[in-house]
Amino acid sequence: ILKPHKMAVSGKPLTGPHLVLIPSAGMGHLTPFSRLAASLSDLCHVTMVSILPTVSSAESSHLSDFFSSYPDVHSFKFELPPFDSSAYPNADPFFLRFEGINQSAPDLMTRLLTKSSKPVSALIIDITLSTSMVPLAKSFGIPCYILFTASAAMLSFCAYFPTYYDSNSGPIGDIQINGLRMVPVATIPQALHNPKLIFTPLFIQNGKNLSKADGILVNTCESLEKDTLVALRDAHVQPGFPPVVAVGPLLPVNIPAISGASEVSPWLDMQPEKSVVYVSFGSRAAMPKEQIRELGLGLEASGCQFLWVVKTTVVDSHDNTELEELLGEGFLERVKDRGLVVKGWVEQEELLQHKAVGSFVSHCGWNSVTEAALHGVRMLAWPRLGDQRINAGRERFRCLHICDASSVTCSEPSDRSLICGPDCRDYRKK
Ligand code: UDP
Ligand code: G50
Repeated sequence: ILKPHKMAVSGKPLTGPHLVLIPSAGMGHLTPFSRLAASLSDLCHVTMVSILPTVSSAESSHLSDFFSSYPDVHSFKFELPPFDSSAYPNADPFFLRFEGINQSAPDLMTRLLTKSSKPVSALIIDITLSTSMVPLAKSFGIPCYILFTASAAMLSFCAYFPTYYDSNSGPIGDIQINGLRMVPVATIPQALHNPKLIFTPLFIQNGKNLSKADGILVNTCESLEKDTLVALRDAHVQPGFPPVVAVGPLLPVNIPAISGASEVSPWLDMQPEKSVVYVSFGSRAAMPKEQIRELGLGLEASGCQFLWVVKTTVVDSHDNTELEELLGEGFLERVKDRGLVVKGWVEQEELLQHKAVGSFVSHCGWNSVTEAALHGVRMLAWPRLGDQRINAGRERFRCLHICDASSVTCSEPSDRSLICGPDCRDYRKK
């Protein structure tokens, strides 16, 4: 769809296709969409939809900074009607939002088609919206592409899981994906073990609709996941699978408004080259308080320089505990010469490029993995939930794997899992 077209004197496209990008909730979904929108805007007319109000404050700040820094990306705001979540007590707010957007998709689509500044040539949607958006786009005759924001390994799992689920009546076990290696049960996203969760039926239908999309863009590259990409393209995983294009790692956007405004950069500037262990578990992986204290004691005992980003809640604006109370009395004082602990947002892209950062203890959200790979930072993987275990254990990736204390069996081959929790059957062997 990206044919050469007429350019204005400014070098910006005047004619050509109009692509509409529809991201989903959460920074892990929004970030790669902004990156793709920014790079496509040099080639054609691009609109990015903002679904409001956002779940987290991080998304809201990102959207306003992004649109003011990239005026060539057109903003299309969609106010989501309130979603009645009373049938799903304690559900993850991001899962509720995925469902809410899918339910309002017909309304969003009608508005896009009637109110857009230019006729829509094609949609690029998030995987979490494929249940509703893929059939809707088909019914209007609009090509629909999916930007898959996790790894190709996770894409192969999403594509194969519905086939497994429909033919399996018992509890979920190890899954042998056609044409690829086995996915051990401990690696499978925990949510999928419970069919009553709002996320599970959505995940299955999203997986089925992958095959009906016109194409799939994945934020990965051949050197990271060649075998998986080949298996997907050769339709080994799922017959009749659409074209799969590796577009990653998507490059960071340049937003001056948010650059370098915190205490982190000055602190890093004072540390020796490659001395700092950066510890972060992404934008929504909350950690229980006991585990935060244990991790703190571990970092203290390690003797390393460290920069640690602490998160206690799934949604950032709910987090109002003081660091001192969280980490235990005296902790910050004891580590002050070599550790910086922060709560809240850090500019991860910037600090992964800093010469003082030597390694990254990460939850393996796929954006974090691709950002670390882009800047050549070694990772110690501590996958915690969702797709993170699948991301951490994929091909061509030698990583240390910390077996989460809540996991009953180790999901990694023994040459990789060097650190196991006491609940793991491999614990005594290490
Ligand atoms: N991120 C950041 N600062 C933070 C937390 C996260 O810049 O304090 C960015 C990170 O660089 C990545 C995204 O937010 O681009 C998080 O996506 P990822 O897939 O790594 O994990 P998720 O938050 O979805 O679990
Ligand atoms: C959370 C979770 C399980 C899980 C995921 C979570 C993801 C995210 C990407 O974020 O995998 C995703 C892929 C396919 C899909 C929806 C979301 O249909 O507890 O798998």
